[in-house]
Amino acid sequence: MNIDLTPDQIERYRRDGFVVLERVLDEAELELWRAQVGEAVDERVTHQNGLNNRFDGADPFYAKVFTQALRLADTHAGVRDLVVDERLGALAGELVGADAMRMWHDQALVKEPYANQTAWHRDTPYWSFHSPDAINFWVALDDATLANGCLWYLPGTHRMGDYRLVKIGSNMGDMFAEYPEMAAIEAVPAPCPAGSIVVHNAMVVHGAGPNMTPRRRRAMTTAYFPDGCTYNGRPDTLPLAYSRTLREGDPLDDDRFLPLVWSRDGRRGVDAMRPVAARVGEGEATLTLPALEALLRSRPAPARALRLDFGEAGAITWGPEGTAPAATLTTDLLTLERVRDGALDPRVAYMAGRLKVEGDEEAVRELRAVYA
Ligand SMILES: O=C(O)CCC(=O)C(=O)O
Repeated sequence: MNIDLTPDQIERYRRDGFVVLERVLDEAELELWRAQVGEAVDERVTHQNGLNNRFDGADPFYAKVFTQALRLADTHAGVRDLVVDERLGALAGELVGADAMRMWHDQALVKEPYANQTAWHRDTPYWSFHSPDAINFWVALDDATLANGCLWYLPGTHRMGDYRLVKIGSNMGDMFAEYPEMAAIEAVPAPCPAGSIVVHNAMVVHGAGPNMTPRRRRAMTTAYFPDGCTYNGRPDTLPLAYSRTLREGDPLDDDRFLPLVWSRDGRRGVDAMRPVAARVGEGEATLTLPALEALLRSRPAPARALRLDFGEAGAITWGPEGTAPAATLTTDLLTLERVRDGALDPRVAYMAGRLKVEGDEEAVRELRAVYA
């Protein structure tokens, strides 16, 4: 990994709000990133689970902006190891000028052939904290070109405006309705070869062109934020197991969900984030609740809400999108008997007497029909 920053790169990042770091990954590293991310995306997009946009029937335009697969590190150990790499955390800290950086989340963004453009937006307003120093790493897994939808920036806009959310909609110019003063800024493209990292301040206004080629444009992104930020009341993509426990103003410092990736004094918190190992076969498995939640979400959800109760270990609610949480979790750690085909098999847990299912009769019957 070639990540020696020059003073000029740091200065451009701070002035423009973005910088392109070319060919950070060598050929072998690039192949590893492609393989791990590819596998994790395939696992994530099989069902509606709230962590991908393949089933967003209500917003057909957004579904064609890119294939979006979120929080891969929660459930894929290979991806977790890549995105919590201390060297990336140190790079983020150096650019931002912070003493410690946590990971916010990761997401793969694949512009499929002839995908729509990504409209102007900024990232931080979507997220669960306010900070002028959150940073996003966009790792190009393919060459990103003007033709296939490389990133574009409005330089300097990270220092303008506030945390009002302008969503990625179908109109490129929605941002200018909110911020007319940005409309005269000349946009700058950021094409780069595969293996490069385009780094941006998560407040800078950015977008991407459509993919005007019959090939995919794959990117893997990870966002980091300075340690010390507090919850702003917006759950966004935080696992329910965590967001449910938070009140506005609480510190966002739980390593199980937002691992400390780098600190100047050598502290790290990445071991607390323990994704389920993919393809472990039969045997013992220890799962964190977010990993369990993601696994359950990746299975067809029952039509009605069920509460899965693991006794002292805690409980989660599983059901259709928007299901209201039924309980507060008491702990994050579960030890379950078996993992089958790389995924938790709730039937095994049920038979082992560890899983108590609560719901109305019809909902319980439905669960049994799926898993008994
Ligand atoms: O890849 C894209 O099309 C957009 C990426 C983006 O907006 C981001 O990484 O913040």
